[in-house]
Formats: sequence, C-alpha cells, structure tokens
Amino acid sequence: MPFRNRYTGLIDRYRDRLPVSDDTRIISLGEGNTPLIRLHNIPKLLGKQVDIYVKYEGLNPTGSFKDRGMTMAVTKAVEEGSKAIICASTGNTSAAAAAYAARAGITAFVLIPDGKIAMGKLAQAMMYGAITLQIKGNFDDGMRLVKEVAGEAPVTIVNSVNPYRLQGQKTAAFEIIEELGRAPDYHCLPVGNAGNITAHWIGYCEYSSASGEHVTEACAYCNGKCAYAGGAIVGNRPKMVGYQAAGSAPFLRGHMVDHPETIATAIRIGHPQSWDRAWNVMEESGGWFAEVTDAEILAAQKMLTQYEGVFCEPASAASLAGAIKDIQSGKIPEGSSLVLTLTGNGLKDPDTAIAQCQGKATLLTIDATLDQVKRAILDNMR
Ligand code: AN7
Repeated sequence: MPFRNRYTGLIDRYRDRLPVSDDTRIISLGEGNTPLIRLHNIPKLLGKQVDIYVKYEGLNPTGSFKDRGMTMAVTKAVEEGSKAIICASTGNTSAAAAAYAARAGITAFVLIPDGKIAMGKLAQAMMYGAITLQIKGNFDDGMRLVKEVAGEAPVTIVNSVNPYRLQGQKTAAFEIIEELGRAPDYHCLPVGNAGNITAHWIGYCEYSSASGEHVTEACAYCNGKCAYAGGAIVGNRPKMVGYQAAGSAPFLRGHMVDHPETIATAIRIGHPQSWDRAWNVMEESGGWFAEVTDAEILAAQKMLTQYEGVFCEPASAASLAGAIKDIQSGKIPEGSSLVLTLTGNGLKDPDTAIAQCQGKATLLTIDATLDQVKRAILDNMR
C-alpha cells in the first residue's frame, strides 16, 4: 500500500498546470511547499501598518528557489532522452542542477565565476558530483559560453532560458494564493536574470484568470496552453516589484552592465536573460524596479535574522531592503499586504555572514570557567 499523504514535490502537486503527462518519470526531491512566514517585529520597527509575509525559499532541498525550476527542467531533459545538462551559474542554479542530475543519474556540467560564488554553493556543486568549471570570467561570460557550446555538444541547457524552468518556478505564486486566499497587493523579489519575477507573474496570471486564452505577454512559454490561461481576470494580481543590487542594476540603468559588482554574488549579473519579459511584467502588473546598496542588503539580512529568526542569503535580503525603502517613502502605502521572496538560505554564504558579525558583542571568547560563563549571561540578557 502506498503512503497516500506524502508530499511528493511540486510537479505532482500541480501536475494539471505543468507540461507533464501521466507517463512522465518525475525527478523530484520534494521541492516546493515552503513556509510563508508573517513578519511580526519588523513592521513594528518601521512604525507602519503593513502586512508582510516572507516566502522562505531557502528551505527547498538544495536551499534555494532554483529547485522549483530544476525539477521541471531535469524531468523534461530526461524525458527527452538527454544524458547531460549544463548551466552557467552564480551558485544556486549550479547546486540545484548538480543535485537533480545526481537524482536522475545524468551528468551535470556547471560554469561558475572563479572565486565569486558563495562557499556553500561551491561545496554543493562538488559534493553532488557536478563537473565544475570555474571560469576566469563572470556569470554573463559563462552564460554566453553555455549557449555557444550547447550547439556543439550533447547537453541540455538548464538556465532559465530553458522554458521548463519558469514553468516550475511559477508554482510559488500558486502556493501563495492558496495560503493567503488571494494574491498580495505587492510581490517583491531580488532580480538577477529576472527569470523568477517573470515566473511568478506567469503563476499569478494563470491562477487569476478563467479558462479561455492566453492572458499575458510575459507567458511566452506556455504557447497559450496554460491550464488557467484566459481572457477574464477573476482574481487580483499583485504589483511586481524587482530589486537589484546597485552595482549590478541593468534594469535601473536601462541597458546591460558589463562589469557587475555586489556582495550579493547570487545577483551579480549584468546581462539578464529575461530582459524583455521582465519589462512586460512591470508594464502589465503596474510594478517597478528599484535598487539597493550592498550596505542596505546586509542591514536587511541582519534585521531578518535578529528580529524574525529567518536567515536568508544576501541576495534574498534585497527584497526586504527594497521593500523597507518603498514602505518608508510611502510608495507602498500603509494598509498594503506584501510577499517578499527570500530566494536562498543564509547558510549558503557563511563567509559574508561571519564577516558581518566579526568583532560584534555577540561573539565572545572566554575561559572555560563557570565564572566567565555566568558573567557572560548576566551581562548580556536582552
Ligand atoms: C538567491 O544561480 O542566476 O532574477 O545562476 O541565486 O531569476 O535570476 C541565481 C539567481 C535571486 C535572481 N536570489 O533570480 C544562478 C542565478 C538568489 C539567486 C536570484 C538568484 P533571477
């Protein structure tokens, strides 16, 4: 007898809205179904009446939202007979590709910028057994090479230019609507290649529309076959807000950026792959792009851990950093509901976290004596 109530991943859960058949062998690690946590303390600190939820995507199997897209991309690659996948990555895509390839029994090749990915992500790619190519270049160089080599070698690209990636990632929007009962007023995400913001918009549009035809230009991938695509919008849709790191902000500059820099290495991307689609998302949803500095990103990351007990990686904190600015300026008015996607787990980047806390009062080195432990307690009660 099968165990009937087991959660078996997002493809199984949203099978009717994804491009799979009953015969498809699903490659899953139980991704999706991540917590939507209501913030209690930060809205009070801001002194604003806003209802903020964080979608903690760092609790996916490899620690980021990439698993949603990768379960679909690898499932379809295997179905189509592929024996190897390839991606360029700032770290999280490579971790997910490596894990799902291992699960499927195929080879993963990953191109990562030498020295510019967080330690946890490098450990993942290596442990899962991906052939890891560190290139003397950035993500954008890697992406160009991946596209070129895919024409000359038997490998399937699993970057978000692969249409199945966004199909998997759209399911985060489904989960949010199901949990809240409707879409939030604003949905804020960090933006690198802009695949995820596009995928969320596809998800919101599909869910909010009646049956019929294709509703959104951003949803170029479904070819009008979305189960929920339709002309009539029956539910609400959020304004989509995309935050970029100031040193890697092509959407703010209005053109590609050749030498992107930011401490949030996950979004150190100057040539976004979903450029046109993301602009369409903004136009259709009435949302906007904004930028945040590295200092603001780190402050937001610290705030989330210290005041809410939620540890995300720096890139993810861009969504909170940006939302705080837009709430404080009134651009996001009081009375609004917001969902912020926390795209990756804080454990991915221990170096940045430790560097941020080094020398701070919370890290004490003491003798192994009762006296010193007692003093540390009495001196440091909140
Ligand atoms: C934590 O892993 O592009 O705007 O190669 O890892 O959909 O690109 C990572 C992107 C946000 C940006 N937050 O998402 C990669 C990669 C985290 C990320 C993004 C990424 P997109």
